[in-house]
Amino acid sequence: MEKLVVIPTYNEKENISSILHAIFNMNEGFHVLVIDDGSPDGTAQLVKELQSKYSGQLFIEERKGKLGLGTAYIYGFKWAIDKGYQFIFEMDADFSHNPNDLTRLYDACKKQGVDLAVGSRYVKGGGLVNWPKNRIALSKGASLYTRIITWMPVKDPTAGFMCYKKEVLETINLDEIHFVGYAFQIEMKFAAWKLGFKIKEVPIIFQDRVVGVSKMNKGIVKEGILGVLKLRWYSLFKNYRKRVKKTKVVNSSVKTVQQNEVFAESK
Ligand SMILES: Nc1nc2c(ncn2[C@@H]2O[C@H](COP(=O)(O)OP(=O)(O)OP(=O)(O)O)[C@@H](O)[C@H]2O)c(=O)[nH]1
Ligand SMILES: [Mg+2]
Repeated sequence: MEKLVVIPTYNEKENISSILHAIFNMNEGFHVLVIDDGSPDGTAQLVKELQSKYSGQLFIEERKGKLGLGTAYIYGFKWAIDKGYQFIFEMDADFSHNPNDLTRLYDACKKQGVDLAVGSRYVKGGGLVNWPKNRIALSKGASLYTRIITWMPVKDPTAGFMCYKKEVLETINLDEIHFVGYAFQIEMKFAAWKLGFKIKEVPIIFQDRVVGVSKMNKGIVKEGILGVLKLRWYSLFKNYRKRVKKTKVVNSSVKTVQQNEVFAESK
């Protein structure tokens, strides 16, 4: 149980089979968990049809309705921890993230001692292909805004292509992460950073989706703007680190999980 790619899906019937073939054809030992939110277009059915071909490597969890990308990932992270995966990846179904880059994210964590590898559009060597100007402006604006407010040293804070060492997801109290859109992506990096984990941005080229429909909406942007302020507020006045660090109940006394203390330097 080494590498698990979690792919949330909502109406991705045009993409899902091809992205799964692309990942498994790499023959790099990646397993995939699809979290489908009852897609009306039958995405889940397509995944189930491929399960016999990719037996033991392809899994699906179906939820009843569209509950948001953030909650889908939290569900997937808990599933991955439960099954004992060592490296857990976030990836979109729409080919914006090139499956070949999974290996580069993995290498950063496995070989370079990184805890959270972020596929980044905004470091040297990274970039964007075919994204409309308004989306580029929104994404770069969100990145600048997040860095100014939070001081988090990550150039692509809204990135959704990442590899976590399992210790990161075991240390973060996943029940405290409530955002669903860009704010979710920002908070996962923010929490890892605040808890002292080592983050590295790995350059990637991000492509606009060619088929299927975007799930971006105004609510996600609003959540992002307010969410970043909330993170800063909590880290300044509400002991964010303590809030987001998982605690374990041992002999009815509450103890803090210590796994990451080697890296931890409070920020
Ligand atoms: N399970 C689940 N998956 C979702 C939900 N919303 C989006 N997704 C999936 O999350 C991934 C990213 O969503 P996108 O719509 O591509 O969002 P985006 O990349 O910001 O925007 P575009 O690329 O412009 O479409 C895709 O695989 C979606 O199918 C949701 O509510 N639940
Ligand atoms: Mg997309």
